[in-house]
Amino acid sequence: MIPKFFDCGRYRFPTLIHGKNTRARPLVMGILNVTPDSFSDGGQFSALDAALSRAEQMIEEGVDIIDIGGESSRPGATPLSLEEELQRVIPLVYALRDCGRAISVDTYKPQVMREAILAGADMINDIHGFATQEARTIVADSDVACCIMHMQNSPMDMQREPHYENVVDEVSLFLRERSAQLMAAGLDAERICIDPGFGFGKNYEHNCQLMRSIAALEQQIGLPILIGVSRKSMIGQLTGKTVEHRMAGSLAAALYAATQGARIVRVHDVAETLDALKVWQTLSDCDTDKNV
Ligand code: 7PJ
Repeated sequence: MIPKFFDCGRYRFPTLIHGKNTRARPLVMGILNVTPDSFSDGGQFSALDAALSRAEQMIEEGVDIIDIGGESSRPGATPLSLEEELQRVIPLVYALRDCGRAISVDTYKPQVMREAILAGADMINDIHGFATQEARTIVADSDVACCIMHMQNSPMDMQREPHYENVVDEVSLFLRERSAQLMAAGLDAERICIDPGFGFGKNYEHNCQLMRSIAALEQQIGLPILIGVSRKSMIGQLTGKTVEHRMAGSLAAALYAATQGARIVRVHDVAETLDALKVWQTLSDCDTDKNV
């Protein structure tokens, strides 16, 4: 059994059943990239402006958590300097802290975590899964939620030749160990979610096996699972589509993850994902009378 609530800074989200016969839909985490290459002229100001208007749009669409990321973690990407990441991310956290939605920061750098928490973040999403004691202490000394993600190797070389004896067992063991370390540092289980890390040192087969094991992973570990497959290469491999044409495939993956018990889906297309989840949730509800 997973905890009944997911405590995310100033927010407390129920993880299980809302009403008597109503299935809880996964929370929708909207991706907000503030990397100059994702915006036209690469300038610091326009990047902030563009990110803010994208955030406003996601809020109107009903996003639950906004995930701010300054560093590209695409396969082969080179790391960003600490200064540059702070400059991109922290002003955005300040600007959005009172927007009424939970603010997550996608970073593995302890210094960025510390500044983001001071600026008002509710959650830290770490693709390195809180690898250092320093990172674990920083989050433990605050009230933020943590997403522990699994990755084999680093973004520079993770897709070279991912190898596992048993991908589900290895990912499960890693997530169990890291969550135990976070709890030993002082976090309650209510503040932790786990993520198999699709595409992070995994080939197509590994990704599919992990997708099919969401329910098993949740049962083994007893923590809510976050799934991030939006527009990723796995969707490209399944559909043959380039990245800008992967929305429909990504929606199908989000719905499949929901049926398997995912509690949070990390997506680019917030409005469309929420529509799809609403239809799925209503139709899979056992008390149909209540849902006309
Ligand atoms: C993920 C992430 C993911 C979590 C990225 C992309 C690459 N954080 N940050 N899970 N992916 N927790 O969005 O394509 O899958 S960056």
